[in-house]
Amino acid sequence: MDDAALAAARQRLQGAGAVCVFTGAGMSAESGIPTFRDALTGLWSRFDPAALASEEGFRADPQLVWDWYAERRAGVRRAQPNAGHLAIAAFARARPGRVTVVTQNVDDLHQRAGCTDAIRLHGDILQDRWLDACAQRPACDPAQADAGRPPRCGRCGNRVRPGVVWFGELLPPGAMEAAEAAARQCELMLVVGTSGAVWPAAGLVHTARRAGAFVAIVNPHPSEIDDQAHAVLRGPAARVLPELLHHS
Ligand code: BJW
Repeated sequence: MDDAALAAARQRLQGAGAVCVFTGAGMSAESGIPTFRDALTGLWSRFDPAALASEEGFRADPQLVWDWYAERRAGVRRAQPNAGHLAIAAFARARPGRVTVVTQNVDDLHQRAGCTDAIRLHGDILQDRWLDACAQRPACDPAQADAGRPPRCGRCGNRVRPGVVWFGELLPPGAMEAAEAAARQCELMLVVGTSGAVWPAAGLVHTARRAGAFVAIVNPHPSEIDDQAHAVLRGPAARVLPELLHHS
């Protein structure tokens, strides 16, 4: 890792008021949850995103998609927060009201590490929701759906789907607005483990930079947003974040 970049990021963190931590799949890689776009280990090196992470794909083969998510859910439940998640949570605890965590991750590792109010841009893989809007009043509860792969509503046949954001879908109401406010208002944005390939999430880094924030990136490999960074810390999150945050 570049010592000058580490020193610069530490110094900025020490003086920063509001900090926004923006994370992607690399944040959870060392907890054993695969990323999407890493060349050898990413999910998209083995699976077709159009078939598995889109509404069209789910409607075409609901059982295939449900089973794929069931395996991934089991992996998330087995995983534990790593030293990077814990370092962010300790850093935020020491600065009440000054640190906003915005994540693209659908796992719950930030929450389990203690960042219970992390903003989740791409949903929650452990949640169920209906595929189609429920027309019943009161609305049926997906947790009560009949067994099946995927489970179905006993009243109308509606199918349950995972509570994630697929390609072409809108982000959860309010999430992007809250994340944009944090990006606009922060003095420092710490970007961890994202390729910066997916929008509108990647736009947050540009927003923070344009608004005058110091941008520091933690990633062992180049990303599409490196040109936005004042400091790039080349290394894995679980190693770099404790080094960076425990001394800031
Ligand atoms: C480490 C590490 C370690 C490794 N430590 N680092 C503007 C321009 C172009 C396209 C679009 C645009 N606006 C919208 C789009 C379309 C689309 C999009 O962005 N497409 C691009 C891919 C081209 N966006 C959307 O569809 C979004 N919706 C939307 O825009 O709605 C409005 C709209 C609707 C209709 C019409 C038009 C507009 C929704 C995006 C939803 C993304 N969903 C997914 C799947 C979630 C469900 C699931 O888990 O199955 O979210 S895709 C996947 O990518 C997942 C992630 O959250 C997201 C981002 O990936 P991330 O986190 O960056 O991971 P990777 O794998 O890409 O990168 C990992 C990084 O970690 C790497 O850099 C490694 O080096 C690093 N790393 N180990 C630290 N140990």
